[in-house]
Amino acid sequence: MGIVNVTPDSFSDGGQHASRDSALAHALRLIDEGADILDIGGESTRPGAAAVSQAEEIDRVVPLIAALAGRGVPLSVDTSKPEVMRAALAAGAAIVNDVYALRAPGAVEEVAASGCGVVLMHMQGVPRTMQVAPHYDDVVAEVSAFLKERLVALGDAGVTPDRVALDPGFGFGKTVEHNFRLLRELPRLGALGCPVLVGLSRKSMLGAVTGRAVGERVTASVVGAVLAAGRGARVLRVHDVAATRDGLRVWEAMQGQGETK
Ligand code: 9MG
Repeated sequence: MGIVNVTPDSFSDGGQHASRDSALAHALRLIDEGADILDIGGESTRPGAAAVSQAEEIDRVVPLIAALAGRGVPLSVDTSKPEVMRAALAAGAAIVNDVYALRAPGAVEEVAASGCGVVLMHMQGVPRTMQVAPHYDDVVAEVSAFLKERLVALGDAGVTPDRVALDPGFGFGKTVEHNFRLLRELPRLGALGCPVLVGLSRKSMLGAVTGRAVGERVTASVVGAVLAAGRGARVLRVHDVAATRDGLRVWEAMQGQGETK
């Protein structure tokens, strides 16, 4: 899953894909590099990022989704706002990726009313303050219980688990230790019966162990993606699609699943 941010304040794009044209060019490059899904977002979830109105978010993501629809790559919309979900789905998105796991009033109903796929992510707190002393007694058990509870809530609304991917939410209200424990014990989330999606790309947990700035974390991101795949992750949300595919090819060859060029 290639990341396309249409946000001037995106933490890793530094605003370079803020305009529609450059976002479109970036998206097309990710398709060329082999992205299987594009995740399009109009509001940054980085701590301290400016809030974006519903109208502004729609204005950022819908034209891009419309321009990319029909190019053979499923589109995901990264949003928590039901109205943005509705507009994005109408424009051609097939998946809702919600870091709030559809907890906004009306979000579950919006997804239930369509046949779309959904990514439910765990987050402790809210983006502005989530990294201020996050605490868990047992991070894996608590993340797992939360995701299970959200799966049940969706099931009650008629959204069956075959439409859902689950995501531990690396960096969302977690210390470096919490993040690496979740990565180590990822198979426990797979036991919930849905595909697991992992987003580690360029995150601060990688900076914490490598000492590298955000723009220098490609190698660490690829290693993280491969480690996650080895622990059962089925979808990898990444900035660096070509590099990640190379890493996965090596891992697949080792597994005896790869193709030789
Ligand atoms: C929008 N966004 C930023 N980080 C993310 C992550 O790790 N997972 C998902 N599903 N979305 C994310």
